[in-house]
Amino acid sequence: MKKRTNKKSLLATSETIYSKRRKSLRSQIKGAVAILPAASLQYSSRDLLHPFHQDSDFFYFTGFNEPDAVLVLRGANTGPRSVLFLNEKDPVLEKWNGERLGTKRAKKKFQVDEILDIATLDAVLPTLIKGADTIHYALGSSEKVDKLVLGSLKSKIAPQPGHPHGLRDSRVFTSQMRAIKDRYELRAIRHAIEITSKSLLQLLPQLKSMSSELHATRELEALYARFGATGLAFPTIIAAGKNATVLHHQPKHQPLWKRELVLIDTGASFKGYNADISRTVPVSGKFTETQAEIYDLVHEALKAACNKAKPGSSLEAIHEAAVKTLTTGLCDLKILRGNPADRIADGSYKRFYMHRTGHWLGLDVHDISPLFEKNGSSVSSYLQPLVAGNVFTIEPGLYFDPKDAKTPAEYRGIGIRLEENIVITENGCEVLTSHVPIERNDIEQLMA
Ligand SMILES: [Mn+2]
Repeated sequence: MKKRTNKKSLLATSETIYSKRRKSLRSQIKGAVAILPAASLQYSSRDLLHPFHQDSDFFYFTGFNEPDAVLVLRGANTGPRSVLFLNEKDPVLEKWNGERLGTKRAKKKFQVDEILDIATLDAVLPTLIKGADTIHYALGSSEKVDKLVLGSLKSKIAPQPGHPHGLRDSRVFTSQMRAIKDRYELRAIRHAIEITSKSLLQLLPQLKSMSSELHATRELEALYARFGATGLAFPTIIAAGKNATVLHHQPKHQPLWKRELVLIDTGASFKGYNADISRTVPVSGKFTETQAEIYDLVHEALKAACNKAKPGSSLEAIHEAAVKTLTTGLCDLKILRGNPADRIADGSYKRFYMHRTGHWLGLDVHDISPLFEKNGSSVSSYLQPLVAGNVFTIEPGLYFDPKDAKTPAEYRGIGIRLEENIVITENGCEVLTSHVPIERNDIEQLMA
């Protein structure tokens, strides 16, 4: 008999983990109340809907993928500790927009104290807030909840005992929690990366037979679906030739010429978690000498940046390492004049490298920047010491404007970006995206 690999159960996230996360947030807010709304359906035009994307904080604490729900967590010792409001069943609406879980089945599924129909929110939420000093809520995340929260904070005469006096952004705590990925999250991220890597390995050798950027894009996205992706991390970027100098180029019906490089920046998503990989490859299978010069420089910057990825370092230190390598290389190639330290100081390298070297990666592809506080003021997450479980991208690049007359002609129109996904470990880091070749020789072999 064939051995069964039970991947499905391996990738399942149990209610226990969501329950643990809720408990952790409850203990951090002490006697206060936290309100986390789900996303709502968004119209793109008239009666057409955008694909639904759940609010990432709400998803992190529930795993629940329906719109319009609200999770309330209470730190108080009396009354319910957790309440989930959700849409009740509605056979007519379900015919149009899909099945709803409904309160009856939700009671079996979720380990929360109370499950209530969202229609009762206006009446019940004020009673859940009562007694809490502070409301943890991201103002602006739901018009309906905004009104209820502001209403409960109003007090005409004086601050009243038993009424909340403060509003604090719930994302202070949630962003800190989400910055350190647990093993369930890492599994989902690894799986999204595995799908993306397998698909890229299949697509790249076929690139020369694709009729356009758009064709290559749809082929890649079809591979994602075939390998079980649940969605796209972000709109795929496939940019041929000088299009690669536009950072967020949208693929066009434009051919991939043989002598051109093609920049691919893409990611599948799996159960809400994302991959984000960039590679730049020659359509012909062979880099020209000039293309190779720039490719090697970006690759060197990537390696220098990766060397800084370890506990105690920071995204800022990683960025600085990339900028230093790129600027030194640009000076060596006489694309920039003078010495690298001066060109870094005056920012002139930004003509060719205008973005940061990476971003946090998780439930959002540009995952929320965790806010940390030090001596009463907040610190940028770029300066925060890295710790095991942090997941982010490292993505240096160089972009030579095709119309910049000050750039030597041979470099104009070249755009190269290389991007890896990294997890910080106890002793250093792991490059999660290492299955997709990146060495120039390996790329040429794959494309041949
Ligand atoms: Mn990225």
